[in-house]
Amino acid sequence: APANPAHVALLPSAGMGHLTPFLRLASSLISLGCRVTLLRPLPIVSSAESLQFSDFLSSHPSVHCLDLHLLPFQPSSADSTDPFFLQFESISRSAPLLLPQLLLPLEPKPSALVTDIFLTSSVAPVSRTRLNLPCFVLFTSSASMLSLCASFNIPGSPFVDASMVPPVLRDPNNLFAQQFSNNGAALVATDGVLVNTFDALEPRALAALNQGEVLEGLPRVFAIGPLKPLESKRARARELEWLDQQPERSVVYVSFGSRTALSEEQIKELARALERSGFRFMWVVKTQVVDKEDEEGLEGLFGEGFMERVKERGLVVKDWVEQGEILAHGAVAAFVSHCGWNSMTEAAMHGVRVLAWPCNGDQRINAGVVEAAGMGRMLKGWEWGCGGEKVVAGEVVEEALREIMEDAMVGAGAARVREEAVRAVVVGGSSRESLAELIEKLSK
Ligand code: BUP
Repeated sequence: APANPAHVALLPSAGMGHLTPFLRLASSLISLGCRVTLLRPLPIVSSAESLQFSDFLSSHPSVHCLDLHLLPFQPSSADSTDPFFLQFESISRSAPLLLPQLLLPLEPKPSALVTDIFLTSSVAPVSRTRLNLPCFVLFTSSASMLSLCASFNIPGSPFVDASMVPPVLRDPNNLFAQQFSNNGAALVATDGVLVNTFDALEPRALAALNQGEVLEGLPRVFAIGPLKPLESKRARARELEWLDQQPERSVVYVSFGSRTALSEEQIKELARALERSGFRFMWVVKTQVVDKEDEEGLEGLFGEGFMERVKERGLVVKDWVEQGEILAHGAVAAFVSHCGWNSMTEAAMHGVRVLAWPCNGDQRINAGVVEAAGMGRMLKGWEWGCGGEKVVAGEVVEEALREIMEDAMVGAGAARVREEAVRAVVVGGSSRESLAELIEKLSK
C-alpha cells in the first residue's frame, strides 16, 4: 500500500439500487489500498439495506463507519409519499448541517467526498467550501441516463428520445423532476462523476459526456464498472442448490428489482407465459400481495394449480436472493428484468441475455443500452408502470421468451459483452485504468 493512501469519505443515499454500487466502490477502493470512511444515514428505510450495511461492515473491518442521524423534517404536501424519496429529501436537508460536525474532526483527514447523484446540489457546495474537500458524484445508473440528467431541461433533452423519458420527468411541476434537474445542473460544481459502466458498453454516451457535448463544464466522467459484487458471507442458499440441478444455460431468471411490483393481472399473464413456454425458470416475486408467509398466498396469485404444474422446472421465491450469485451460475441463460442498472451490470459481467421489460425511471434508457450492446431485446408492448393500466398478454411474453432463448445472435452478443466486461476490469483495462486515475486524483 502507498505511504499516503487516499482517504475517501462515502455518503450514499437510499434504496438498494443506490447503496449497492456505493458498497461495491468502497470494497474496490479498499482493495486498491485506499482508506474508507462510510457515512450511514439513520434510520435506514429497508431491512435489505440494514442487512447489507452490517454484512459489509463485518467483512470490511478497516472501514470507519460514521452514523449520520437524520434531522426530523416535516414533508410538505408537495413531497411524495414514497419512503425512498422522502429519505433522499431528509438526507439532502440534514447532510449540509451534519457533515461538518462529522468530517472536520476526522484524523487522518479525508482527501475527498463521494456522494450520490440525488444529493449533489445539497452536498457538493458544502463539501467544497465548508469542508474544503473535493466532491465526486457516484452516478448510480447508466452513462446514457447521465446524459439525460446532465442535459436535462424539463420536459426533455436533445440527447435522449422523449419516448424514453419517464412520465414523472416530463412534468415540470413534479418535485422529483425539479430535483433531478437541479442535481444535474449541480454536476458542474463537482470534481468528477463516477459511473458503474465501461467503455465498450456505452462508447457513444461516454464520449459525448467527456467531450463536452452534453454539458459544458461537466467534470471528467470516470467509467469504472462493472463494479465487482461483494462476496456473500451467508450460507449457500437453496436457490443455488436448485440451480446446481439444472442443465447448463437452461434457466430463465425473472426479477423486477427491489422496488417494482407488477399488477396482479400482469403477474397472472407472466405465470401463463412461463408455464406455456416450457422453459425452466426462477422467479423472484416482489409484491405487497405476497407478503403473506405461506405458499397458498402465492398460489392464489398465479392462478389455480400453477405451482403444482410447474414444480419440476420452476422455483418461485419471495425473499431476498443473492442475485449476483444467481446470474453468475452457469445454469442461467436469460434474465427477464425491469432493467435496474445494477442488475444490468450483473447480467453484462456474466453474459446473461436480457429480456428487457422496463417499468419506471431510468429503466427504458437502460433497456436501450442493453439492446444497443446486442445482449438483449425489449419486450413488445411494455408500458410505463408495468401492467398498471395495460397488461402484456401471456402469449406475447411467451413468444418473447422463446425468441430470447433461441436467438443465437443475442447469445453471441451477451457472450461478447461479458468478454468486454472482463477486459475492462483487469490490469490495463479501461475501467481499471480509470479507477487508478481516480484514486490518484482522490489522493491529492
Ligand atoms: Br430484488 C433483489 N436480491 O432479491 P437495481 C435485488 N438484488 O441481490 P432496483 C438482490 O439488488 P433502482 C434480490 O442484484 C442489484 O444489485 C440486485 O438494484 C440486488 O434495481 C440490486 O438492479 C438492485 O438497480 O433499484 O432495486 O429496482 O430502483 O434504484 O434501480
